[in-house]
Amino acid sequence: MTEALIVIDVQNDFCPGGALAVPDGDQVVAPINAMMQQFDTVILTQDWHPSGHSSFASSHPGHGPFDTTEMPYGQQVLWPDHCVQGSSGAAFHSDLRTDGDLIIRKGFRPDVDSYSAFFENDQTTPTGLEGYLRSRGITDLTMVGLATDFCVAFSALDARRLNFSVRVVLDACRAIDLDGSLSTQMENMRQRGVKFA
Ligand code: VGL
Ligand code: ZN
Repeated sequence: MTEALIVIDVQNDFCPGGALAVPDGDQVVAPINAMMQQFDTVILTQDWHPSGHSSFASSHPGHGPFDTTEMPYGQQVLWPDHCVQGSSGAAFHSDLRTDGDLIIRKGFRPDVDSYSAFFENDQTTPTGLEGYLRSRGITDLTMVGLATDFCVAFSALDARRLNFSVRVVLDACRAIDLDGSLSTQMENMRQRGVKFA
């Protein structure tokens, strides 16, 4: 099979009650569990930050959550502390099926954030996912999870840049929508040939 399902960041901190709750984030769990049965290859990603991570507003005196700051690699939104390695917030939602083939962690380098499943936010440091997919002969990706306008969109755009075929299933995604980020990223994805279902 040349297809894979990529399940992005369905973790407690992105669900209601979590540190960086995405509205209705938990509602992706049931459709994703159902979709998993239709794919031979399922890959999950896990946002996995050390405490004091540079994407946390708490690491930048004078800044609050959802401010933007300039990092050596470009603009970065500052987030509430979230998905700290080993915390319950970093764990997958307890109802999510996690019997996939690969779990890829990202965002573990202290000085650079990583929205995409393929590259960190410097756009050059790879996670290794591309090599994994290519060595398995996978060419077609279906993406679901959280959040549509950040980790899902960055993953989809990088995958297109790497020439994978990409479909995003919007019913199984939810967005943060910060200052119009959802419509901006939907348009970016559309322009670069991401398909929607
Ligand atoms: C995400 C913000 C910070 C995401 C992760 O999964 O979309 N967003 N870290
Ligand atoms: Zn994060």
